[in-house]
Amino acid sequence: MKSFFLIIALFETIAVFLNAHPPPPCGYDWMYYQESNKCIRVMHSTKTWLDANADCHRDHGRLLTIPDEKTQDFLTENILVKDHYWIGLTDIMEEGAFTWVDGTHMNTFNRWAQGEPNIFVNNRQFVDEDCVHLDHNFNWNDNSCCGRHKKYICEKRGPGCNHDNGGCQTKCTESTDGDWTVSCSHSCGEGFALEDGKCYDIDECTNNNGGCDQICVNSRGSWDCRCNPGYTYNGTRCNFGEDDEIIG
Ligand SMILES: [Ca+2]
Ligand SMILES: [Ca+2]
Ligand SMILES: [Ca+2]
Repeated sequence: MKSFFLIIALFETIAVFLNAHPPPPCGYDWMYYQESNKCIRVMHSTKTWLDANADCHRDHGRLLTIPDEKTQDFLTENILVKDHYWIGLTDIMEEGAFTWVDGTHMNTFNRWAQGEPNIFVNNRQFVDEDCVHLDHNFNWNDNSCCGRHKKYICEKRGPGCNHDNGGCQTKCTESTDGDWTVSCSHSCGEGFALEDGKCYDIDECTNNNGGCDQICVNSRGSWDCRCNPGYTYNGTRCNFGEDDEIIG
């Protein structure tokens, strides 16, 4: 009997621990960059660029895209082991036209290392460099897609509105196209008022008793009309007879 209570106590301890330490939003080994709703994972095995991208696809992801400075800053702050890492940028389709693996073209933001991108010359032979990696300073360098094996960084879609309401104080909406970001509504929906970026329940009962004949009961996002004992609500007012009823 004593051991039975010990086992119960052990399970309770585990439950308390799991409540206090919920799993990370993207699961273990992944970082969450909530700004773009993407999960990011540094992979420490070395592969060619093509094999690395294929490996990210197995996790329903792709090689990392860095569309802006904020994403670049997130990497420099959070990737502790400086190394060469493949990222999802390539001009393999058209020389000089660098494209991210999500199909977008490299925009004005870039972080090329000095003298990059370039064409490497070895013994008067031009060596094609079409795939991009981060260097030890997190700057970008194009290199041989298949001739080099490097570590790499994968990204996949994050939990969106399912984690912390997507960081929204108002209603959170996930985009349905290829974009992974979430958007926060500029209004709060019926029954709520927006104040200082937060949604507050409107207490309808403070205005004309919520239009109720007898009793008004406020609730989150709504309110109820009720009748005193012995009265019945007929849709507009309380009539004497029968029991208390509730409408929403
Ligand atoms: Ca090239
Ligand atoms: Ca280069
Ligand atoms: Ca209300």
